[in-house]
Amino acid sequence: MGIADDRRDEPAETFRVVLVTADVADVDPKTRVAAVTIEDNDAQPTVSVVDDPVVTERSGTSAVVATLRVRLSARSSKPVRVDYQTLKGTAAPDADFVARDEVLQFAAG
Ligand SMILES: [Ca+2]
Ligand SMILES: [Ca+2]
Repeated sequence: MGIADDRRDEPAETFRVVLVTADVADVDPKTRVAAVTIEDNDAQPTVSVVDDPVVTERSGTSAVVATLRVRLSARSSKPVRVDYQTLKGTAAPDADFVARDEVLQFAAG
């Protein structure tokens, strides 16, 4: 039975093999099925930020939003969860920007 090397990070997978019929022998009904487990050999993908955005303050009621792009290096068969948070620089949380401590998710596949 050939096993494909699919190059995708994933949980272990299983399939079964069943003895269906035999010539000049009987298939033992109690032990006719085997379970095969395929263990994954692929590394986890990496996540990274793509850019350093520049935003300009603006007066008025419309909010200015800084948008970051986050890249996943390869698809995964598992959902990828990324915890992220803002860290102060010369800009102070609340006074200069809205502090965040949140989760970003990439769906499986
Ligand atoms: Ca696989
Ligand atoms: Ca794999």
